[in-house]
Amino acid sequence: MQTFYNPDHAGHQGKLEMYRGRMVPCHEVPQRQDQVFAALEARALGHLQIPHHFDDTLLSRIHSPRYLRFLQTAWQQWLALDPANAAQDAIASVWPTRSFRTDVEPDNFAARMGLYSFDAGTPLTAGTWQAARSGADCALSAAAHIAQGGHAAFALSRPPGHHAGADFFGGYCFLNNAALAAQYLRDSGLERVAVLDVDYHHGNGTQAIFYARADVFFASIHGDPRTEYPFYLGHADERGQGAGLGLNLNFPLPRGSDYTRWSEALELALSAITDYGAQALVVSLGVDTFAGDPISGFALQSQDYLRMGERIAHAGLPTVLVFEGGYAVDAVGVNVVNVLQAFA
Ligand code: SP5
Ligand code: ZN
Repeated sequence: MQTFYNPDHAGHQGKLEMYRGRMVPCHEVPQRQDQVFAALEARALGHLQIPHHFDDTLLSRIHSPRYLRFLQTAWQQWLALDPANAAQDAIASVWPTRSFRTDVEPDNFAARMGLYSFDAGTPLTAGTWQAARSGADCALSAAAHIAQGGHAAFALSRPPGHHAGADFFGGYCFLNNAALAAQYLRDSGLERVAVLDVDYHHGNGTQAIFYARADVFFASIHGDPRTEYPFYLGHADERGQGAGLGLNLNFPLPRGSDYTRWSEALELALSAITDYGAQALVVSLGVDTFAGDPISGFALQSQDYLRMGERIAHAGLPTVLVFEGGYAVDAVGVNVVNVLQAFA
């Protein structure tokens, strides 16, 4: 498996995230990528490479100019408020909900943090931009490998991406790596691309980006948003709009779902992707569906990831796999590499 790993990921190291009124240690830690890297090396599975550098214009294919401008210099803006801010991460605490305006960019930094985010669980740190930027390069490198005729490529990167929208961060995500990969495949001449999101959490950012588009199909299997993060999107009746009507498919499942239940949704998702006539597939590969995941509620076992990889390979499509969530640090390497090994 051609794998592009993020050499800058460890620069993004959040300290604390908000949980039930307290600040608790971040779940999205650098060891996650390191564990997957080590497991790939241990199984001698594929070629580990640093990514190629892609132009900023490719980021603008998905993200808004003002959001990218903000993110690039956000840490400097945070320090400009007070040099002592270097000792803590920047975290959003105020948001423009219904009835507020979002067209005027406030001068106040905290207000801009809120304008461009949706939760208090996603700290922005000194190395966040560089890590996210190189992560986007990983996803684009993997997509370029497919565009050049490769059959499969893996973007091994953090921070993850599927919660990030065109102009917002949240859910530990800043740049939407899967969306950037799908768009790259479109721009390289493929007419129909599908994104399959198997992370425990609904890929709200990816869904929103492609919701009204006919050229990118989106399917997601995830914890029911009535009880599970990100709560406000991911219901089964979200089927797309306008030209994209019928091309968005959500499979919300109850907490406790095991692979038997989960794989029924996978069958339906993959057959819809086949019916759509997708020419390439992007997989948002989160393994927080694992029974031992500390923040999630499904019951998949490590062996199940072999079956998952096999079934996705059976679709027979050129595939970009993008690392998303998975917070059981001791198992994340085995689980991800099980998918990749069975796929290959
Ligand atoms: C990419 C991805 O998987 N993002 C997930 C973001 C989830 N953020 C909210 C986490 C809520 C943490 N709950 C802690 C429960 C501790 N028992
Ligand atoms: Zn997740």
